[in-house]
Parts: sequence; structure tokens; C-alpha cells
Amino acid sequence: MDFGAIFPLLSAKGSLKSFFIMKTVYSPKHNLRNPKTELAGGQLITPFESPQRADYILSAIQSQQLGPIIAPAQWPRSLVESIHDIGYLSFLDTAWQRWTEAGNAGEAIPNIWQSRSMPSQRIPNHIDGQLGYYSLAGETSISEGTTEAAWASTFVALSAADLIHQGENSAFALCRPPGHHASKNQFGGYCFLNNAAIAAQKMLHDGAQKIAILDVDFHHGNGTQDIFYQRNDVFYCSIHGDPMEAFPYFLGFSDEIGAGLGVDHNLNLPLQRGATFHIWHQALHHALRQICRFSPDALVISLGVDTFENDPISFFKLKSKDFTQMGKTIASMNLPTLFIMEGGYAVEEIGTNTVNVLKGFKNEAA
Ligand code: SP5
Ligand code: ZN
Repeated sequence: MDFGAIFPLLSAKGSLKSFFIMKTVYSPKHNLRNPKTELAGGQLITPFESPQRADYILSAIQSQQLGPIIAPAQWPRSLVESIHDIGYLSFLDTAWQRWTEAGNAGEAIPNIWQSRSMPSQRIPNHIDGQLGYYSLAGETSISEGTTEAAWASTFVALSAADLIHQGENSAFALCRPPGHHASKNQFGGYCFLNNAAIAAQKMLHDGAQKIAILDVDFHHGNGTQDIFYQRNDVFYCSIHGDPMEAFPYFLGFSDEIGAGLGVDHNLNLPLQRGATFHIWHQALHHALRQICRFSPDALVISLGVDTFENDPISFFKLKSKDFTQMGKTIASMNLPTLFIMEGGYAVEEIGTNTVNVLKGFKNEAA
């Protein structure tokens, strides 16, 4: 019996699943990242980047029936070493233990950095000096379990990338902690390992020639930009709050176009305070036109939903329904698409906003 004659959708190339279902990769090990402190406003506050963020996203995926939720596999350290310095990775391995052994009572927060007036080439031995050397911002505490959670988050991204490799049209990596601020040798902005960069590198390793990374988080993904700035096999494009006014302040300007081989392979679209979806969506169209010219084999979306109007640390004005349109417009690219979770701190709405993007995408994807 040729079921394809009766149920053409079931036997069509790509099969029914890739039309209506998106798989999510998730690990409960994100809970190991549960710091008590974030340095903000001169106080140690409960961090914005909290475990309940992932809980809300997971329950929205379940209640809205996005598709199956699967556990990540383990992946070789060499994949991560293709993006991050081994010195930085061993710092992450031992930072918490060394911090506590030094007699500190609280969580590990950097408080000294190499600055313009101290151009040392050395890496300090002391944990206090190394915290400064290996960080780019001071809000993010390292707590017990942070490194294990960061690795689990990266395994989530790698397993979702592998779903695309196996022929899925799209996949969602429910990563936590996020990654796009992490550079090859620095943590900060709630990020430790750059999940999007590592996943993109895996896709190249698996045979893709060119990958585009579209970063829709409110904040510029300084880590991702820096990692690929001199390369022409990855096009990095970001829509974000103007760094003159928003974290990370020191990268993300429109005149950063790439260097060396990477010239014209970096596109920054900073927007002003109060940007509505109308403005934001125009920037998205511009970004997608440039990505189209690059003609990538696949798309990696650094998916932050901190562009939401009620986000506590951001200043764009997107509404929940706008995230559905965002997903639809991204689907119009007709590319294999890997969604990697980044930021979003309005925890009550983070699940709805995230799943709106994914449903907007999959209901539109052909
Ligand atoms: C992944 C991601 O979205 N990281 C964002 C890191 C932002 N870090 C700086 C947060 C500054 C919070 N300031 C509090 C303002 C309260 N009105
Ligand atoms: Zn963000």
C-alpha cells in the first residue's frame, strides 16, 4: 500500500514532522546555575538571569505543544576548544574551588581589570587577578555549579545543531545560561560559553560552507561578533540597543563591519530607546536581505526576548504578538534554522514570547 498516495504530507520529503513540529533540546542541569548575587545599582541583588526563566519557557513549550522535548548528548571538549581558549576553559573548571579556598564567603565577582593605563601581557596567578583577566563585565557572579551548567547549556546547543545535521528543518536549544556575550576567553553579561558560536562551528565541521548568525537579543552579542570578526564563513548580524546607551557599551556600533577576510561579514543595526516593532521589523528586513546576499547553508538565531516592552533591563517596546511575526519573517528565509536561547528577563511572559517566535516560524516554514 502506498500511503503516500493517500497521505501525501506523510511521505513528502521533509515529512510531516518538519512542517508542524519543532524539537526542543533541554537539560535540567541549568538549575546548577543558581547564583544568589548580581552586582547592580551598587547592591547585590537576586540575579535577573534566574532558573525560573527556563522553567517558564519549558512549560510554555509543553502547554502550547510545540513538539517533543529531548535531552542533550555529551559532546567532545574539542568542539568547545575550537571557539574558547584552553586557558579560559581551565579557569572555568577551577574558578569556584579556588575562590572558596582563598577564603571568600560570597560568590566570585571580579573587581579589577587590566585597563588602558595597565597594558600588561601577563595572566595573573591569583584568583582575584584571573577573575578580572577572564571577565568583561562585573555583574555576573560565578557560583558553585556554574561551570557544569554552562557546559550542559553548550551540550544543549550542540545537540540541537545535530538535529539540523540529521535533517530537521529547525530546532530549539533551550540554553541556560546564555552565551552571546562570552568571548573566546571572557565571561560576562550572564554568559560563560558561547553556545551560538560553538553550534555554528559544529555546523561548519559537519559540512556547511557558510553559516549566518542573526542575533535578535536586545543586547549586542559582543562575544559572537569578536569570535567571527575576521572570518568570512560566518556572517554575524545583530539588532540591538544602541551601545552608547546599553550594555555591553563597548561593542556593537554600525561601523564595525569585520576585518581582514571578515570585512563585510559583520552587520550591526543599533536602535534607539523606545524602538517599536515597526522600527525593529524594518531592521529585521534589512538584516535578512544582507543574509540572503551571503547565501548561507543555515541560520543560527541568537534568540533573546528581552526586546519585550516589559523587560526589566531593556528599552525596546515589542509586544507579545510581535514575537509571532518575528518568527514568521525569519521563516521566509527558507533556511534550516537553529534557535539558541539567549536573554529575556520578564519571567512571567518569557515563555509566551519565546514560543510565539517558534510557533510563528514553524506555522510559516515551508
Ligand atoms: C544574555 C543577556 O541578555 N545578557 C544581558 C546582560 C546585561 N547585564 C547588565 C544588566 C544591567 C542591569 N541594570 C539594572 C537596571 C534596572 N532598571
Ligand atoms: Zn540580552
